[in-house]
Amino acid sequence: TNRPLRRALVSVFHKDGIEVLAKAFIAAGTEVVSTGSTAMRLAELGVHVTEVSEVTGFPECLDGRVKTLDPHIHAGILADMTNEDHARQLEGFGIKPFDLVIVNLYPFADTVRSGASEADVIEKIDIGGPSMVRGAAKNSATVAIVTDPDDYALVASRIEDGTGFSLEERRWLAGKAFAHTAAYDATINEWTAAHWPKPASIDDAPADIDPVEEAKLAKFPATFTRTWNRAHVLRYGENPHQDAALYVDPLNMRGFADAEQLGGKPMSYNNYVDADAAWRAVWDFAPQIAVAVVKHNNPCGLAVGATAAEAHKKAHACDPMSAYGGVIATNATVTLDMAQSVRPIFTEVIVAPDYEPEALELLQTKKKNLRILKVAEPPKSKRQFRQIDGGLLVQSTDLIDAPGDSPDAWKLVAGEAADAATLKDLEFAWRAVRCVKSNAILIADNMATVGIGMGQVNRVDSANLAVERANTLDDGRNRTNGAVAASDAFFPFADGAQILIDAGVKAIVQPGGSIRDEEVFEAARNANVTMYVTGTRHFFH
Ligand code: 93A
Repeated sequence: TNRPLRRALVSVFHKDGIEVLAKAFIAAGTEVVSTGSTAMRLAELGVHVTEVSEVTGFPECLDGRVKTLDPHIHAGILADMTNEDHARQLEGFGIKPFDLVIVNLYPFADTVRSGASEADVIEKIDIGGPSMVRGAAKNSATVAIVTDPDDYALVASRIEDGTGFSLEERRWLAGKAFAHTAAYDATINEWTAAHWPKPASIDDAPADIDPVEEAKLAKFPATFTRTWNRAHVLRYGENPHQDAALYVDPLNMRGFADAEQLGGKPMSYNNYVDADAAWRAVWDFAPQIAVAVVKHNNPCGLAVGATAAEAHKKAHACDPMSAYGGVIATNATVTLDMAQSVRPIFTEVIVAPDYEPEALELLQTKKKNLRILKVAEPPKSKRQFRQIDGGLLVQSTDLIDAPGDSPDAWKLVAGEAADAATLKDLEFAWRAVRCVKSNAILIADNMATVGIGMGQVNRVDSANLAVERANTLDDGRNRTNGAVAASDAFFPFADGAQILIDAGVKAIVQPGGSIRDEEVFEAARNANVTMYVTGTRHFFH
């Protein structure tokens, strides 16, 4: 089934690596047909090339939009030479078949990322390239299609030794080619979905879908076509016996997944999970300077400070025991002061938008194992995915931007209105509890967490945990007295709130909405504790 590669069509945007092909073409005397600048490059390398326009008898036109879209090219790609009738037809038209097609497409995603104008982005939607790729992949019976520059060396050797590819090999190449064009179109669709929404003038909603539901559905594509580019394989997954890899969003390459690593060991799967959680947490407080210390996807300390160093000290003080082996994130430049504050603490990862040169040097030289990440842009993922068996759940990202997230919208349901400082602490606690796994109860004081109760299956246990964590420091301080508390969802009974009240908190913020709200409010009133309801909930599972 091997078919020698005697006639090749080459049209590549990225010319990198084609030297090895040129060498093989020359050595084997391959007949090469090629488009404009690819032909020029190959000719420079000494290959005898025929221009596509010579084959088609038609010039490249419309600024290159029509180069290869011609039957003289496409019949040569699509003729199944194992089919006598195809072979006869081709001969009748005076068209020669291709054995090999090598294409790489216009860089659509790179163009989007570069911030190019809409017109430039549209111009980088390759039409002729995918047509050739799909045609050659369909016709794997007789044509070998190459889209991956990593395969150039392989192709070159098969040209030079005259063996070509077997049917099995051509089919494997065809599969790679279809994956390539599918991902390419999916990326274009991702861009159009974001930039060209359905206009109001089009009403194609089925009669049984109400307009509110329709508006929600419009946010998610009916067919899920997201593509992700594999960045690198990780050493292992959550555990050493699990395989894992990192994929990046081709349209959002300056995000966390694309972090620049300035020091330390390679990032692990769990490092990525924890550092991403910490990174997202600190940006909930911007433009204030915030630091988060995260372990196992949960914060063990979060604080806002006048400086990064102060915020770190406050965040670390929340739970120094748990901070051991944690991940630290900040939304501010890491200063030398902060680096010195981090230095004595065993830390897996630090992530920040930037580092003062002296801070970076200190971390790089004194903490050799610390993974130091610099991320260009704040989190901007608008959608979150979770795989379930046989399916994928998609939701818009939970941001701190609901009306109920602003204290202006809170309703006072017990005690006296909080003074300005207490209200600031309550708002801090409300933002902080967003990034704690449910059921979440968070106690805060002076813009820092002092006790976090996370991930329990009832709210009473979370409240107990938060209080216990707050009050188990070596120095025996009672940190709940006079502090404030936040609950990520309503208290179904008064018992959870009562634990916080008994521990001495002076104010509580919670969503409200339980059928026993009045009992909960009453417990706060009886103790003269201030309670606000937000009307917004921030579950995090
Ligand atoms: O604008 S196109 O969609 N129209 C075409 O007919 C066509 N044929 C090849 N783009 C087309 N190509 C693309 O041009 C290839 O996919 C490749 O990326 C690029 C190579 O052009 P050149 O050799 O001039 O650099």
